[in-house]
Amino acid sequence: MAPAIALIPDIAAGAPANAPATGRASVYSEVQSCRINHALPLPSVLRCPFNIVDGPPSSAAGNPDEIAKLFPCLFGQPSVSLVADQNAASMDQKLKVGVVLSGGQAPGGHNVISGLFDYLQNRANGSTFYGFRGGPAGIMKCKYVELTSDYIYPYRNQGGFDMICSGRDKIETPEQFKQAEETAKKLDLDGLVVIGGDDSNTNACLLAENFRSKNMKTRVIGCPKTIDGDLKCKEVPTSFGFDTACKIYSEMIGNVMIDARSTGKYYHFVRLMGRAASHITLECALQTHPNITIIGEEVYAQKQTLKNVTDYIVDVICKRAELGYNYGVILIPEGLIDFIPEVQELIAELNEILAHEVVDESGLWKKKLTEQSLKLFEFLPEAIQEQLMLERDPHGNVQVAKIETEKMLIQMAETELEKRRQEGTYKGRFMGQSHFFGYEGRCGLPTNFDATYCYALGYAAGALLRSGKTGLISSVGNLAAPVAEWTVGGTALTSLMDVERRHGKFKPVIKKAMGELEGAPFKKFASQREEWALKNRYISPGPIQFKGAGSDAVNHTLLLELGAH
Ligand code: FBP
Repeated sequence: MAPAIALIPDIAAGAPANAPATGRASVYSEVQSCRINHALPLPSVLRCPFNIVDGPPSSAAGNPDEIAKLFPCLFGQPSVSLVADQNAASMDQKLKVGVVLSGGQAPGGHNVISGLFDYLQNRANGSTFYGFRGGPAGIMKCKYVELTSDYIYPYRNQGGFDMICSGRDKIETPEQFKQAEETAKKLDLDGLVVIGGDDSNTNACLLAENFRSKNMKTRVIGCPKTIDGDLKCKEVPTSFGFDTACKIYSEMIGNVMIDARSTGKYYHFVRLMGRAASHITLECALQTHPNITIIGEEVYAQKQTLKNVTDYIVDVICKRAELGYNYGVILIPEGLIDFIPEVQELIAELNEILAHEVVDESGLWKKKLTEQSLKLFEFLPEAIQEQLMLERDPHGNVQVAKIETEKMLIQMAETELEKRRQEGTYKGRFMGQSHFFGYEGRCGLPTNFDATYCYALGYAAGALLRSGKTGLISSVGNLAAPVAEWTVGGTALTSLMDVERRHGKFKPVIKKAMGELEGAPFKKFASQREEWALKNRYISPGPIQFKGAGSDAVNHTLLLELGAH
C-alpha cells in the first residue's frame, strides 16, 4: 500500500516570525498515518467537572531558607489535586495561552501540546493558543505561531518536537526577563506552559515568580519532560519520553546482542544517553540482560576510579574467555565520566577555570589544576581531554553527549588485557565495537504509555491554568492502574528546588532524581547481574508495538518504583 501523505506546516528555521504556515508536503509511513487518529483515553477526573483541592504548605528539596529568599512570592505554596465533583462550578472563561518546548527532544511532546489544545477547545472554547518557536528564545524574541486544530492535527501521536521546535536558551538576565514580560503583555497571555526537564522547569518557576512579583496575570505551569528520567518525585512518578527512548534503545541493544552471539567475535560497548543519572542504562539492562552494565551512581557510591571500572570490565572479559566466550555486550551510561570522583573533581576545577580564565594553547591555565587533577587530565586520551574542554551548555553542564567514554573504555580494556596476556592470565581474543545510542531514541513514535501520559499532562496543565494556578508542574499519578484511575494535580515547583553551583555561582535548580542503590530497579538488577555476566541471558525485546502483545507494557523502572512488578 502506498504511504499516506500528510501536510506538515513549514516552520523551518529562517521563516520570518509569525509567518503563516506554508504547508510543506511530508510523506508519512503507514504506521505514522495510522497513529495520527489513534484515540487517547483520559483519566476519569479530567472527563468530568472537578474542583482543585490544595494540599498542605510546601517546603523545598534542600536549603529551604535560600529557596524562600529566591522565590518570595511562590515559596511555600501548596501542591494541588483535581477531585471530581459533578456540582463544580463551570468556568466559561476564554484564555490566551502560550506553550514552549524546551531542551532535548523526548517522545510525546506533541501530545502534551494536543492535550492542552483539546482542553482549551473542550473547556475554554474560544481560547487562543500560541506556540513559541525554537524554545525559550521564541518567548524572548516573541516568535510564535498560532496553534489551530489544522496545525496540530498532523503531529498528534508523532515523535519529535518539530511542530514548534525546541532550544536550550535560558531566560536568565534582567533584560531577558524583561523581554519575556514584553511578550506576555503583547500577547495578553493568561498562561504559559513550559514543557521541559529540570533546568527548564527551574526556568518556568523563575518566570512564574517574576510575573507574580510584577502583578502580571500570566501564570506559568511546567510539564515533566526528559528521556533521562531524572525529573521525578512522589507526585511526578516519571518524566515523559523515558518509556519510548528506553524501548528504542533496548530494541537496538537486543539486536547487537544477537549479532555478538552470531559472530562470536565482538565486544559491543554501548554508551546510552542520560546526561547525569543512569536510569536509561539501568532500564535497558532490565529489558535486555547484558553481560556488563556500569551504573554511574554505584561507581560514585563506591568511589571507584577509572582503573577500578576498567578492571571490573576486564575481569568479566577474562572469565568469559575461560568459558569460551570472546564476545559480549557492555552498557555504559553517558554520564559515567561525571560520576567518577577523581574525574568529577577534575570537571569541577575545569568548570571554574572555563568560567574565569582564558583557556588558550599556552596551557598556562593548567597551573590552576590541583596536582591530582593535572595528573588525571594528562593520563586521559587526547580526544577525551578535548571533549572535556568543550563549551558548557547554557545551563553550565558538561556536554557529556560529546564525550566518547565507550571508546576510552575500549582503549583502556585493550591495554589491561594485553598486560594480563603478558602475565599469562588471559588467553582470549578481544575486539571492541563502540556504539552511542542517544539521538536515535529521542524522536521515535511515542509508545502507547507516553502518548497517553503526555496527553493527560497537557490536559491537566490547561486545567491548572484555568484555575488560576502558577508555579506548579503538571502531575499525573497512579500510573500502574488503568488510565481511568490515574490521578491528576499540580506540584509546587519550589518544593522540588535546591541550590547548586553553576558557572561559578549558586543558582536555584530542581534537584535531579538520581538512581537509588536502595531502590527496587537497582536491587533487581544487582540480584541478577552475575548470572547475566557469565551465562548469556540476552533478551531481544524487538520494536515498539502499538497493538497486541506488549503494546501497553510499561517500563520496568516505573513499575518497580510503584511496587507493581
Ligand atoms: P533534556 O535534559 O533537555 O531532556 O535533554 C536530555 C538529553 O537528551 C541528554 O540525555 C543528553 O545528554 C543531552 O540531552 C544532549 O543534548 P543536545 O541535544 O544539546 O545534544
